[in-house]
Amino acid sequence: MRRTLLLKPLLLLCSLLVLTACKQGQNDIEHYPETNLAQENLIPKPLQIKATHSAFGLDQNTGIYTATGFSELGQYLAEKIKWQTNLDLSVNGTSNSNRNILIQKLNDSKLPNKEAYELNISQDSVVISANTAEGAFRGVQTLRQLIPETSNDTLSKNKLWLIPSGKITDYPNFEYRGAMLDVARHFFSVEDVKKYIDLLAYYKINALHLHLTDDQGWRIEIKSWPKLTEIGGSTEVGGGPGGFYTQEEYKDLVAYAAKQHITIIPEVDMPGHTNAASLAYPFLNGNGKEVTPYTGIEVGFSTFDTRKDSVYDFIDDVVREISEMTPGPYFHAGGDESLVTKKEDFNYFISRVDKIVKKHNKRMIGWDEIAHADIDTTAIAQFWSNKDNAKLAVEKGLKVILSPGKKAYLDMKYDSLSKYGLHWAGYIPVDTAYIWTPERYIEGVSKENILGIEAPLWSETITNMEELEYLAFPRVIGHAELGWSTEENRDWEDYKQRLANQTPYLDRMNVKYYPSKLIDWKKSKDSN
Ligand code: TNX
Repeated sequence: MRRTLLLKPLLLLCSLLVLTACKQGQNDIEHYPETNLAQENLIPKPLQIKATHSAFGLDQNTGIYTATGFSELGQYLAEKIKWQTNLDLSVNGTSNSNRNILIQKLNDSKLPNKEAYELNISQDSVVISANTAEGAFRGVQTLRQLIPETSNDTLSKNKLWLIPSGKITDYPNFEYRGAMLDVARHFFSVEDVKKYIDLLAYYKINALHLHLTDDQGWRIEIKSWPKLTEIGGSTEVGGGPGGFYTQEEYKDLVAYAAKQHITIIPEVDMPGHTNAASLAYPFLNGNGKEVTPYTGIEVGFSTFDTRKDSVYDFIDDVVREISEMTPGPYFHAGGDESLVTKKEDFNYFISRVDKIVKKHNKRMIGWDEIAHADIDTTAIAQFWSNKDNAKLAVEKGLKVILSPGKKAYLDMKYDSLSKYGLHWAGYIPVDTAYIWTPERYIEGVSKENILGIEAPLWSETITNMEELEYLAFPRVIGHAELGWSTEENRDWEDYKQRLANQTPYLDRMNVKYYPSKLIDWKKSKDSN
């Protein structure tokens, strides 16, 4: 096993423990119950787990200590522990305990990537070690998942939450682990998106792709083109009021996600799926028809005029304004289902947009159709339905994100009885969503070609958070594991047990998940 604890942090830890031990004398708990860290209900499954069969007793006196630069993360952990256990733990204070939590910073070149972390749990301490705040954040999620729902009230005079002891060494299988939310077909508020972000972060998802524009609505304020939201923001599927994010709200969302190490990927879908934009500014329209508001769910009837320079000036403004507010490296330019754009016009358009995106210092992501255009190899193709497009992208040296409609689409119904969802790609019960191998899903597309996977949630049939949760949960949890855990560590029978035990968390978060009969859901305290 890799040795990543360097001498300096080790000394820091030792002095901390000696200090606290002096205060309180020996650990006051004599007999810990036997535990097995390797049997815990962790999702995603960590890379390596070594159980030592004892426990760490978290109680009201436990202190949280962090390396310089990690104190915000320490506060975050304290808030989450408070939420889960009602304990008020001090952060970088003077703890009154000989059992403490330490989040330490390593500078270890042997850690394979920036999300890697180690978690060492003993009777005296819980130590999260990482090179980066991002790695430490992922480790904090693992720790959160190990804190039991109920306390032990017999081993000590204080209530104790017993965390199984041992060592976890962990890092992700794929760099990109995404979810997508369509806020264009139906609008979702900042508060809704924040809740989704909280849930995704718990399962180590690190990218949230926002589908911000479509035929039915334009959802992001662009200061240089105000009618996009004044007119384009006022419609949605079914004739509801629509809505949009002001630039301040969008920045707030980006910052909220960044705190949980989630990158926001903004999508402006073009040249098709652009009815709302063309309704606001009819010069953009290239389908030769009069533009009227659209609130249905058909696709493929709209297109920008790809041969007008003014259209590219417009796109330049949009990409610039959004890129300026988006710290992440990607800009998603759509490119799907441009059914009324001539092939050569489509390819010409995508290649010009790729250059605009690059000029604003972003890498372009596009749906798999973009593989046909002449684009830079820094662009990324997002596979959704056409395997040949994905293969073509790889042949051209592009990386791909896998979002197979038949597996990863969260908007597909579970079965014929599902209350919401579509089924053009088939029904996707919870096992079907989990049982596939991204590394071998498309012949000719192997691990090194795959940036990661993403689970899109299109919103034609959902209008509020409860409906969103019905489609996303539990399937998105399985996708989180497919993105993080290695192929050897993924197993449906094992996963379904761990999933069944997510109920305490999901109930506490008030998530209205779909109670699939395939899962033997554990009854949690909070459920009724
Ligand atoms: C296809 S997937 C679309 C979307 C729809 C979705 C519904 C993709 C790139 N385009 O426009 O919302 O199906 O499942």
